[in-house]
Amino acid sequence: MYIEKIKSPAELKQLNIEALKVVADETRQAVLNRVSKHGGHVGPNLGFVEATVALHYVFDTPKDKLVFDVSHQSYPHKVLTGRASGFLGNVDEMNAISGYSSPTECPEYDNFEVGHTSTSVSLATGLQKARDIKGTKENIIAVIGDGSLSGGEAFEGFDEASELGTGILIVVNDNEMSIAEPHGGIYKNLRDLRESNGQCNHNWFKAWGFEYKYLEEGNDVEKLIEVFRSVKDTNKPTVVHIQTEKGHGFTPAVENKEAWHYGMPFNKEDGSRPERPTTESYEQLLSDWLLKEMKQDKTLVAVTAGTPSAAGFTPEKRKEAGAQHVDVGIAEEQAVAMISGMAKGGLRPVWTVFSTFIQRTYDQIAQDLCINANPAVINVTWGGTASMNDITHICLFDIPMLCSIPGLIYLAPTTCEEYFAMLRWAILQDKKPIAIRIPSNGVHHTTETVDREYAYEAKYKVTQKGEKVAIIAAGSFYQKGENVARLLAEKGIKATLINPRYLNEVDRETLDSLKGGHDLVVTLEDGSKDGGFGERIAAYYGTSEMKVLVGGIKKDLYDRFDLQQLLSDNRLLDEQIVEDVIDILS
Ligand SMILES: Cc1ncc(C[n+]2csc(CCOP(=O)(O)OP(=O)(O)O)c2C)c(N)n1
Repeated sequence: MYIEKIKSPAELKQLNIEALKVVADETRQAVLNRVSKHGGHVGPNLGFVEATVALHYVFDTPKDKLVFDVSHQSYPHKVLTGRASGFLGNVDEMNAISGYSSPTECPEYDNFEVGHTSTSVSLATGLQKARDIKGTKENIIAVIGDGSLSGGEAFEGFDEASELGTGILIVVNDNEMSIAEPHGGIYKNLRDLRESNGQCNHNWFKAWGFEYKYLEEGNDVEKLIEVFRSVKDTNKPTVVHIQTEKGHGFTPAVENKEAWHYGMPFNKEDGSRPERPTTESYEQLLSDWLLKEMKQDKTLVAVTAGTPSAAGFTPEKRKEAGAQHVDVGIAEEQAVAMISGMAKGGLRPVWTVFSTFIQRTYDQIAQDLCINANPAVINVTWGGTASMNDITHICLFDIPMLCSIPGLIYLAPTTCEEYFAMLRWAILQDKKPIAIRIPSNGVHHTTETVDREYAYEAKYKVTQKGEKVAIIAAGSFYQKGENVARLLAEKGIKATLINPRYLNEVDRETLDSLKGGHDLVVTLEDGSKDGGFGERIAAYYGTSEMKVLVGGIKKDLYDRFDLQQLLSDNRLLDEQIVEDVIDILS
């Protein structure tokens, strides 16, 4: 095997074309070995094997700088830059290698930690400027997928690269797919370019001032080497547009590209996955609910931004929703501004977004939506600790972010029934933008009646009256609050338990009422506690006698954390909270 011996890409340069093809095959098998045992991005990596071999053969990394977009296609690069053990080795060796580009893991060959889309060209323009000012001569190469071109930052990066006017190579990896089908006007031009072998007159990249080359055979090592050689050391902004096949070399991934974008372990002989018990999911419940409601209300529109699965919108459900589903592409900023406009225009838009990806929309939420007070609804999903855990995909910051924006109500339901009641109310009201944090600790049901109407001012719900200690347990951590209350009861302390429902502001009346009969308030939130929900309550009690124990996750750069360890380090295991309460009370 070549790849077991290759310690650096420079060694590729000793090989002839036939040997390079073997390297590509071995790399593909190594990627398959990892994703089938460990899970991870399947299609994006399988389609980019040949391009990676060719890039490393032609260019001279680490002197030349390679910048990946999302970096979910960087597995072949890892195999060829001394990390093959993460693909061929045991589980521990696989765990040691992240699924994204990571300078912490490999400072020599990985230039940036990347996980959100559409950033590679912008990051590369920074390296380009640094090179130009220092007067050095290295190639700067940005890789970007066709799907990621729809993000605004990608446009800004292209704009800057053209303005700089010096050498930069942008490899557009066009596999005709985002996670799902891509959306946006640019895809018409990409299609025309593909169909005309790069020759059509209206060429988006050329119009922007780029030199342009097209390669239809983007999975052919030899042809890729030829085209990359022809642009090596260019002193102009240059695009090489390659057509690749997502999932190349693994039939199940080629046949169902959306399902094989990312996945859990599988049998690589036939692509089958171990049967998993079918449990209820908010994705399925939400999409079913929206589809049913849409039939009664033609103004209801479900919006997604490149991740239709966030709302459970499978290809079949997208088809069923028709014009009442809009996917704006990987363009979260566009989604926010557009739902504001839709609400203004008399529609009832509901945008569903993963917690980590809402981060790039602070200004659109503050300006386009909230200052305008348009009654659009945002569903934030997977917010919390039991969610994605790569450093670039942490879902802990939506509460501090959204709760710092004036004019936005951020609700935290604790059960399925409460969630849909809040969602219905948010959709039907016409005064304010409302965000709702879908619980991320599984689907819990309640037999208690839930409120149908919600006030615009925070109104907490006291669910159990007790004394000495009050637990205010928000959203996904409400069940943790129940557990802590039960454990305290076993120790003879009957705690007050509160479902705050509102994350964005304190309910002064309820907080004041606790001053009689309680010495301690415990707040629990499933997210970063710095700037979060509990700190606001602690600040409210500031000058009073009330003690406040704020329970949440300390702000930090977490990477691939273990959930139990994270909770334990932050003293958020049920027993630890009980211990701390007893300690403070005694
Ligand atoms: C800001 C942001 N939104 C959404 C995502 C989720 N996401 C990861 S990869 C991807 C599709 C990227 O498509 P493309 O660039 O064409 O690469 P491909 O997977 O097809 O190789 C999306 C939507 C993300 N990583 N970042």
